[in-house]
Amino acid sequence: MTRISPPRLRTLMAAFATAMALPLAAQAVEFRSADIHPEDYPTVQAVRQMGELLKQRSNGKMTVKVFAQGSLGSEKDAIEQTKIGALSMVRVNSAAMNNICEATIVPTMPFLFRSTEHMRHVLDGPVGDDILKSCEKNGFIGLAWYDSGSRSMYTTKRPIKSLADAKGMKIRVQQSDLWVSLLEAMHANATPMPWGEVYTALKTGLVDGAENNWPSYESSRQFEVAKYYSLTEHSMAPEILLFSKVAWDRLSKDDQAMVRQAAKDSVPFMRKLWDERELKSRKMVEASGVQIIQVDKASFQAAMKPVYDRFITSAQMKDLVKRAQDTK
Ligand code: BDP
Repeated sequence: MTRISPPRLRTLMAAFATAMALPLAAQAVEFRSADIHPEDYPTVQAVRQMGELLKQRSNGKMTVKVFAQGSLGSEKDAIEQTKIGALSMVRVNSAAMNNICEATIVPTMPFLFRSTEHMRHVLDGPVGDDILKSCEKNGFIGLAWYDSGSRSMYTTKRPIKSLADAKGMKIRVQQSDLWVSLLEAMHANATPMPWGEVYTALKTGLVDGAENNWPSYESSRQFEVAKYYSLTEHSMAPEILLFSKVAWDRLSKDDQAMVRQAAKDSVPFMRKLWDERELKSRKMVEASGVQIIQVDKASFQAAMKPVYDRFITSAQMKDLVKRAQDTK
């Protein structure tokens, strides 16, 4: 039997390892992405669309698998899994990132955006990009912003017709200090909880109300148990699509660029679905007998000063808010 010298053996083993690793690197990779919304919701559809683009452009090397309807847990859970790389991607509301990546507070701020156009201009421009980039130090690659319309308050027992009506009501909010403060500024009793628990909380009277946009109010069926929808339109907190930094660092530069581009290219598709869904959801809940209440928005806006005083304090946050406000 031929004896192989140890150095030669090492060389052979290294060559073997390289040969094994090569096909692995060229192998298809599937990015798992989480969303709490159901299959037909615009955010879920948009991430699917992004996956299609990526698959085509990478000749099947990169694909995306979306786990919808909160099947991988709440937004908080999914964010934690993305942070450690157990999930590659996650689509959440900007509010869910507020306590993790501070700059995401800016687009979540009450009455920051003047209209849908204004919100889109800010998020498509340098302010939106700077906020996305700022989350990298926290372990997330910000890929894109998606629309989420305006959020308004809805209640079970009595309508909110003016700011005074909100006083003392127990209102469910997203798990973010900013949201707690926002509802406290209305003198309401803020109750943070994951989205998946809100329907039951409303139904059992654990909370008196919640707040959200038309599509979420409709798709969650919460309109069946909270029939007063007051048009406060107090925040346009957008949706954010994030990639795990851990998973990102394993990709080549070219693949990273392809992922980024596919995410950006899914935005117009999402907005089209969003605009359609907003109208459809509003019509549907109106037809079901929901009472829509007009409110004096200016009085709600005026009550938000303490929220700005508390959260927009550093030079960086002030600069982002100012640049957002100055955007046409
Ligand atoms: C919806 C967002 C979703 C949030 C939910 C909430 O799309 O990401 O989880 O609001 O209020 O509008 O928790």
